Amino acid sequence: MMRTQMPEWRKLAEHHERTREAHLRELFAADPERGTRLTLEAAGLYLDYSKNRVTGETMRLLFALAEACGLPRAVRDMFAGERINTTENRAVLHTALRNRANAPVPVGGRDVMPAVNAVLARMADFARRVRAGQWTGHTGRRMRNVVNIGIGGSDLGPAMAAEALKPYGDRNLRVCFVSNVDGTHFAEAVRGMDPAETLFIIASKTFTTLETMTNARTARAWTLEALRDEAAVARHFVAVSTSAAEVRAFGIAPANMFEFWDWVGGRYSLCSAIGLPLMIAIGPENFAEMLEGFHAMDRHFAGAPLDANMPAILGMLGVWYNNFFGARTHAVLAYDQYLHRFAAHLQQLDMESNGKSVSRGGQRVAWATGPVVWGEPGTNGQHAFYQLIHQGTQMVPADFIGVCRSHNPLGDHHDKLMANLIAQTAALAFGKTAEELRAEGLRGGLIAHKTFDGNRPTNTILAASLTPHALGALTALYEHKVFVQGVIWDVNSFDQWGVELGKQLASAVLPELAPAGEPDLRHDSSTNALIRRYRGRRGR
Ligand code: G6Q
Repeated sequence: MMRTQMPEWRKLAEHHERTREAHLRELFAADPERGTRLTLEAAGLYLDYSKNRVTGETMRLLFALAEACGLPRAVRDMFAGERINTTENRAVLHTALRNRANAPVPVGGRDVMPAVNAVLARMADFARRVRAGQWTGHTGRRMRNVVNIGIGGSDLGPAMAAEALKPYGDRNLRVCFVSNVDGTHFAEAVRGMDPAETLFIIASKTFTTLETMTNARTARAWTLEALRDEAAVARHFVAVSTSAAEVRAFGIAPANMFEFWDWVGGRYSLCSAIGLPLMIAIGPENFAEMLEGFHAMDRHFAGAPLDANMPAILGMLGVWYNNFFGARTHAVLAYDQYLHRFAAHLQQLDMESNGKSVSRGGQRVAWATGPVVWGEPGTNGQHAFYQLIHQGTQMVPADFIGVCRSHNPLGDHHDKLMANLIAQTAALAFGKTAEELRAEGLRGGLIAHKTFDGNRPTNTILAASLTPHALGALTALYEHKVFVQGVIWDVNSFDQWGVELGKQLASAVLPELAPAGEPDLRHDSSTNALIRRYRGRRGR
C-alpha cells in the first residue's frame, strides 16, 4: 500500500493538523519532567529529544507507522544478511564488519565472519609494521607519510574518522587523503613529502573509478620518478578493493591487497579494509575500540523496543518533520572541532542512501524522501547561518552534538563551547516573545525584528568524550537512523544510480576536450559552447 494511504500515516496527518501549532513553551510548561523524560542512553551516548515538537501521542503514532511499515522485520533482515539491496541483488552487512560477538553471519549459506576476522588481522599486522617502522620503503627508510587515494565512500569515512580521532594518532606519521581528480589535490597533498618515505593506499571498491585511478597513476609516476625502479611499487603501494583482478591489472600484487566484499556499501565501509589508513593512524587497538562502539550501537538498534531505540527515535522524528511539517533540510551541528568532517560524512551517508524518488517496488513515490543534510562545527555556524535557523521562514530541524570532556582542556574554552551549545538549543526551542522584550525595556519597531518565535526543533546528543568507542557509536547511530527512514520512505537505501551516472557522464565529454582535431559536437547548444570555450582557452 502507498505510504500516504496507510491508516497510520493518515492518523499522523490528522494529528499534525491538530497539534502543529503547539509550542515547546507550552509542552515544557505542562510537563516539568519533559527534559529528563524524553531522553535516552545507548552505547555510551545520551540523547535529549525533549526539544522536539512532539507529544507522547505523536511518538506513539510514529512508532505505529514504523511497525506498519515493517521496520522490526527489516532490521532483522539486514542483520541476517538477506539481500535487501534488491536493485544490486546484494546483502547489506556492514554490521558484520564490527560483529565483535563473532556470531556467524551467513551470506549465501557461508559464514562471512572468518573472512572478516582474517582481513582485520592482516590490517592490524600491516598497520603495526608501518607504525613501528618495520614496513620500510624501497630504499629502506621508514614510512612517514601515508596517503589514501580514494573518493566518496572510499574516502569520506576514514577521512572524517582520522580527523575525529587525531588525539589517538601517531603524530610522527602524516596520514592524509586525496580524493578529487583536480590535480591540485594531489599536488598540494604531497608537496614537501619524500617519495622514499611515502606509502600510498589505493582504496576503491571497484578499482575502476576515474578519479582514484587517475590519482593512483599520478602517485605511481611521482614515486617512480624519484625511486627509478618498478620494484618500488611493491613497497610503496597497497590496495583496498573487492576486485583482485583490477588490482593486479594496476600492478599491485595480491599480497599487498586488503579485501572487502560486495555486501559492504561504499558509504558504510569505514569498518572494512577501507578503514586501513585510520587504523595506521590510530593503531589497531584504538580501531578495535571504535568497532566496539559501532557494535554496541548495532546491538542496541537490533534489540531495543522502538520507543527506547535511539536510531528509531531519531529516524521517526526526521519523518515527522520531513513528511508532515514539510522540512526540507536537516542540520548536523557538532560542537567539537575534531568532528569538523562529520557533517560531510553524514551528507553522503544520508543523501546517497535516501535521495531517491522511486520506491523499492519501482513506483514513483508520492511523499518526500531524504532531506538535504548539512552542517558546520559549532560555534562557527552561530556566526554565519544560524540566523536562518533562528528567524528564517523555513523550519530546519537540527542535531546538536557535544562532548563533556575535551581532549584539549585549555582554560575555560570547553565550558564556553558547551554553554553555547546548550543555550542555542534553548533559544531555538523557546525563542523570545515581544512581552519579554518589552519587559527588558525595548520599545517601538525593533520589537518585531528582535522577536524569536522559537519552536524550532533540536536533538542534543552528548558523549562523555570523543573516544574511538564514542565515534563508532555515533556513526552507527546515523547509519541506522538512515536505515529507519529508508524503510519508512520505502526506498532502497543501498544503491546509488545517480552516483553511477556521474561516473559515466564525463567519459563522453573527455575525448572532445583533447586538443587534436575539431570534434563533431552533438550535445545541446550550452554543452557544445562550453566545450568550445574550454578548448580555445585550455592551458596546454
Ligand atoms: C558510496 C558510493 C560512492 C563510492 C565512490 C567510490 O556508497 O557508492 O561514493 O564509494 O564512487 O567508488 P569506488 O570505491 O568503487 O572507487
